[in-house]
Amino acid sequence: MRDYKIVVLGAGGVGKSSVTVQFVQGVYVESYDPTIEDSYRKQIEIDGRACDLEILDTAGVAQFTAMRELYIKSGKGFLLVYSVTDENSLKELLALREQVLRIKDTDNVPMVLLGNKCDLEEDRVLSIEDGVKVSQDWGLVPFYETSAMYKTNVDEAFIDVVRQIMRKEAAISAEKKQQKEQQKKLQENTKSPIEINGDINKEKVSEATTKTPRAKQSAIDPAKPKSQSKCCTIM
Ligand SMILES: Nc1nc2c(ncn2[C@@H]2O[C@H](COP(=O)(O)OP(=O)(O)O)[C@@H](O)[C@H]2O)c(=O)[nH]1
Ligand SMILES: [Mg+2]
Repeated sequence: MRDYKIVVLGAGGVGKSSVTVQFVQGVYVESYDPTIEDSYRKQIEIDGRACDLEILDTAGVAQFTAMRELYIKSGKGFLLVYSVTDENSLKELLALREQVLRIKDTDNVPMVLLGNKCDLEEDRVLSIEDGVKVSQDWGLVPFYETSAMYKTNVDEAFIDVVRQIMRKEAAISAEKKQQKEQQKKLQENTKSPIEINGDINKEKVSEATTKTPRAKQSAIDPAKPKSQSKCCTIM
């Protein structure tokens, strides 16, 4: 079974623990110790694949710690949570995302943006459009308004980030496979004509040497991306 490490990030009180516990255990916790940082496991099937999710519900994001750097490094996907009742919580996410991208050293990090507590219409200070705007600024990061209380869009958000991880891993392994095939071809092309019955044939050696650049060229022929189509089949 494949392992997926997911990290839930966001300011204190936005509902990280409530969203996580609702997803993992299917219950709504009215009050949860804000200092508790815990990891949960859940096994689910997504697109016919058994997945073992390890979800880290973080706490105390106000200060940067070496610990946080470690779990961001090992995390494969991220849920970035703000509360629609707290304007500052969305601002805090901008810095958090920067931190994730810096530690990961890439812009291509599986993540979703969550505007939680969408059931609290009367206390709402951030609109759906505010969330959409941030998602656009982040290069169309998938955005969900959620309610941990009513389990609105909670499963959807987690499944979305797992699918992103799957797609990324499929693309990476397709690329590796292609590289391996190219290397194999290259080795075959340079080896075979040289040795005949254990003797080195001088004529063949020079032929093989002159052939090498052509062999290289055909091995990286972009017209034959054999395994590339694989990365699209997982959607
Ligand atoms: N109405 C409502 N309250 C929520 C929701 N999610 C969390 N809360 C409440 O917000 C408070 C903080 O939630 P918590 O999960 O502890 O936040 P965390 O500090 O980000 O882990 C708790 O009292 C929760 O019951 C939600 O979707 N709707
Ligand atoms: Mg918490």
